[in-house]
Amino acid sequence: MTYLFISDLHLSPEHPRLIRGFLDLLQHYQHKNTHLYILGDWFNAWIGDDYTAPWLDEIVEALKKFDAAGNRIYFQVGNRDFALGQDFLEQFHGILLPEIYTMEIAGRHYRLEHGDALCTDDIAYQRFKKIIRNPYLVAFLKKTPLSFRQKLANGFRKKSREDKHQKSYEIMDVNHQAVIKALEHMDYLIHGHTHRPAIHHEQNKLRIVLGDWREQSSEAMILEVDEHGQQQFIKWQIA
Ligand code: LP5
Ligand code: MN
Repeated sequence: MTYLFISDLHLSPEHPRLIRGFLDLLQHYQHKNTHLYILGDWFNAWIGDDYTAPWLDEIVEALKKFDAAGNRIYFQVGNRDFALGQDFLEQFHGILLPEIYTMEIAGRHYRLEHGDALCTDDIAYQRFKKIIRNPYLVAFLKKTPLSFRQKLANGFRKKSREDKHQKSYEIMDVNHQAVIKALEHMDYLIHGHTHRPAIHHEQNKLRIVLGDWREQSSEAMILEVDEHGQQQFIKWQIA
């Protein structure tokens, strides 16, 4: 049995190489009785489960195969794909996990989350998040035409890129207090979002930050844990 943790793939039709990298990953782990945990920002901008496209069909087909081979797929939302829900996941028996999820492997306690909630110093983002995640607003937006949602997502992405240039490195990192709190009663915290892959020792615990997948890089950091709790922080090669 293999527990596999990945995040921040940012899949989109603009980057077929990343899609290929993900399909390769599914193939590689297909016969390892894998429990795949995707910790958010799987997609670059998810505008709703009613969105369909050939590039996405290919991914869904591969996920169906992965599922049929006896593996499992778990998903937590990220800040770019918070609108992804059980309807999409249902196609391959995927499971939507809560934004904070705790689990046990070999008697050790793991906490999984995307990581954006730990960035409490990024006030502008946290304010934006509060608005955009309002369930009434999300329900309303889901009823608007896909073309409108696409424009909105493009606008948010553009504004986000611009704003990030104005923010310091520290502001966009996790807040130490938030990390300490998240690690309470836990042995391990696994998250992504910051695009700063690393293993941090916090007191006698570990914070494992998964890497992002990007066009300019040929590898992404992912975490493999076996049923005995043996961890391997792996450079996944994106061909
Ligand atoms: O994602 P990343 O790494 O670039 O930056 C994040 C934070 N940004 C975001 C925004 C997302 O990138 C875009 C979300 C697209 C989702 C699609 C929604 C579709 C709607 C349909 C639903 C049914 O999360 C960024 C953080 C950074 O992480 C580091 O933590 O700093 O935060 C921001 O950039 C937020 C800004 O500071 C404030 C944004 C105000 C937006 C105002 C909108 C104006 C534009 C409207 C155009 C139509
Ligand atoms: Mn993110």
